[in-house]
Amino acid sequence: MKLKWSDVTPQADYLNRRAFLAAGMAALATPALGLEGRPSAFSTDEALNSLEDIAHYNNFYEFGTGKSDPSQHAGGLKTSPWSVTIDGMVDRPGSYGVEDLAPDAALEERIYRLRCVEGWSMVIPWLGVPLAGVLDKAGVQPGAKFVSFQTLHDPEQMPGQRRPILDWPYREGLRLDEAMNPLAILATGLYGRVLPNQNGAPIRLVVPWKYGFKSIKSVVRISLTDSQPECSWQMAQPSEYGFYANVNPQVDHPRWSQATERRIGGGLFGGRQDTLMFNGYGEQVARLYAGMDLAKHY
Ligand SMILES: Nc1nc2c(c(=O)[nH]1)N[C@H]1C(S)=C(S)[C@@H](COP(=O)(O)O)O[C@H]1N2
Ligand SMILES: [Mo]
Repeated sequence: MKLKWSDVTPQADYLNRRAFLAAGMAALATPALGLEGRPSAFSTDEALNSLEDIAHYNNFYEFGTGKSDPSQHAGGLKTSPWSVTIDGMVDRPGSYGVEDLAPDAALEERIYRLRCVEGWSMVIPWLGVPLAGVLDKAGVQPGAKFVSFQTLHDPEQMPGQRRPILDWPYREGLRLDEAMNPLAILATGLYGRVLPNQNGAPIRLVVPWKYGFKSIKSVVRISLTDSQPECSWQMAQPSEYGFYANVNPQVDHPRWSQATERRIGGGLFGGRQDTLMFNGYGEQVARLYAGMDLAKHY
């Protein structure tokens, strides 16, 4: 049975209340979006992670490298007003407000697995819009082959950027056909609420068949190009993090196996489970890589 978030609302409400009651949860006091009954595509019958897990076990190096740093330090990020520059090989370059790119009325629910390259995973009920629709709005020109994304660069607000952990701003990229795949979304919410800052508010990419680091947070710029864009993790450690970063249990990280993963909050066997090719989304995306050597193009 495919569960929609709206089908499990009583439990989610409970989790929300519990989250509010717990100490230091002010950052979760995001407004509800009132989206009951929204269609939910590509869903899963796996148990959802709790809002508590999703909003307190994070990677967002702009706010520190510890898993609990983002929930402790991202609360003050000013997420409104926020605009995203769309430029490069598009017919209508410009600065687009988040409310224009992803109006609340257009949000779709997507319950996706998220598999971090470090070997843990979650199931997250996102709210967002297909990236393809956003790119269509800007009018992609025929010569464009790639899409690059940038996170806000503001060391005042993002203290992690005062240290040379990565070559800031955080940058990521996709091939254009990957970006146009219906699974790729720009998310502005989760669990029926506005995105918590630590999860990449106000707008972040979600590409569920790739390792989590491709799903760049707090995006301020989307550029269409004809050459493969620079990506922060690939630049930092090219032998460990490739451009494609498709989830692949057969291609190990040089320092650890990728065959299994630890489901955060998972009880049985400590949450250890097999990692799936393309994170279980092969039906939707395998054809994008037909004929490619996935060990070489990791
Ligand atoms: N700007 C930015 N985006 C980022 C990261 C980051 O450090 N900075 N971490 C990435 C990694 S490694 C993962 S696993 C996911 C985690 O998303 P979540 O905290 O919402 O679960 O965000 C990705 N997007
Ligand atoms: Mo990650």
